[in-house]
Amino acid sequence: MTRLALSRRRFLTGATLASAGTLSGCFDPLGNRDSSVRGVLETANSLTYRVQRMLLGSDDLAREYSESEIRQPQRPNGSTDPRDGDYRQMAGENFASYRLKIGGLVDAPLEVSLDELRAMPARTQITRHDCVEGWSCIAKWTGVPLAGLIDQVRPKTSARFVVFECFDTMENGFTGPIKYYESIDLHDARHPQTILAYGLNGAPLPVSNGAPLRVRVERQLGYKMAKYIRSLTLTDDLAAYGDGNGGYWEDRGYEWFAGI
Ligand SMILES: Nc1nc2c(c(=O)[nH]1)N[C@H]1C(S)=C(S)[C@@H](COP(=O)(O)O)O[C@H]1N2
Ligand SMILES: [Mo]
Repeated sequence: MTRLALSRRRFLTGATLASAGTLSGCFDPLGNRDSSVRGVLETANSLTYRVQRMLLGSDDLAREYSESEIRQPQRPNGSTDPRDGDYRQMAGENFASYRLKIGGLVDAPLEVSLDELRAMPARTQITRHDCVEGWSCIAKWTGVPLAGLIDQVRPKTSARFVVFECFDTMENGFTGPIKYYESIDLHDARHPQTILAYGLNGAPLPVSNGAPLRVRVERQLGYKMAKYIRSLTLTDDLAAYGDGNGGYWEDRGYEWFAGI
């Protein structure tokens, strides 16, 4: 799909929602509209975000499924075998040297190993993964609720987003190599189904699905669910990352808030 087609879709979405009424004044989770966030969210995208926030409710859960509804393996998509040297070395040692780094606008930055993460209270959920390309998979994910980790690092009041920086490099002919990255707001980061997953269908998360750690953001599309997570950074400004749209695919025209 071309950039033009995506932009047009985004425009149409915004236009449709705008015609549903004067929604913009009712609910504004972005708070101060004069902040740097403005540069990140285009009008239609921001409207979509705010309307979806309103329709979703704050803590509604994504549907969870039963074991018998898992009919196929989670289909690996996007990067499935990162070639990056630092990643390969770590993977060769079964991720023993891996440390998840959490920093940015926090009072207590943290570094944790995979063993330490596995020792924390875990959550397991069977959910459906929807890729923007049009396929879905139901799978069982096990990991650490992100909310607990966020509490642990004690965010400063100015923090609004969590940025996920990944190990894998995307080969992109147009802009050159670039690391995959993603971001969500603190609201989604604290949602009870948002987990940093290290397990898939009862086994350790395979490399093809994002080992050692990938995020599940169950009320949004697949591209939000960063695999191969290197670090989490709390920030008030997405403009500092990539081209400033909040994620690798967002920089290529997809919406930042990808509600299902
Ligand atoms: N680091 C990284 N995360 C990523 C991607 C990627 O290429 N690199 N692809 C995204 C897309 S488009 C989808 S649909 C899912 C695929 O996850 P899966 O391989 O476990 O099915 O990962 C998302 N997260
Ligand atoms: Mo995707």
